Amino acid sequence: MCYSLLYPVIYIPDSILTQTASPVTHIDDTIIALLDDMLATMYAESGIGLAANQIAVLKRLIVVDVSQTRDGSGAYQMINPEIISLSEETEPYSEGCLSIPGVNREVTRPIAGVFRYQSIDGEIQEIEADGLLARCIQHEIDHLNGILFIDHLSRLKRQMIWKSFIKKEKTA
Ligand code: K2U
Ligand code: ZN
Repeated sequence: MCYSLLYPVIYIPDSILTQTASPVTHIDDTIIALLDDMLATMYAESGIGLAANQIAVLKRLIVVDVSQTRDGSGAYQMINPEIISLSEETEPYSEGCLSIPGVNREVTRPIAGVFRYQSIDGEIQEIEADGLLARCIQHEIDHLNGILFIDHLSRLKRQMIWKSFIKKEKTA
């Protein structure tokens, strides 16, 4: 087992977090190693999801693990993930983001969905998910499209949060 690299997680207002990631056209060892590094970084940051934008890589890669094990057995490594369908029914949930530390706000999202992605062996997978798994996958696919959970808040709330991080960056 080769060891994984831990990447620094990018914080707002870094513009890479508002850019759209590019599709992965060829699954090679670099991509596979990157997905392992993303999983290791996610666990190290006590996250349940991580998108490649958050480690400054503009590729359509996400990792998710909402299980209790945290040893990788419950982990998803998704290449070019897509939303196939989402439930009409929605529910609010207090979301956080590893790229927006210290901010938790209620975000309303569909409670379930069907998601399609390519696994590391190149197979097209399609899963139906609900609960925290559906929530997390939607949050991570948003990241690949340059969308942050604060973009689902009111403009006023978003601007207040954005300004606080710009101020922090100035004083840092
Ligand atoms: O993408 C990220 O920044 C990791 C997010 C993923 C996430 C946010 C909200 C709701 C579900 C997933 C989190 O910061 S991971 C931290 C966390 C841990 C347990 C439950 C919710 C969030
Ligand atoms: Zn996030």
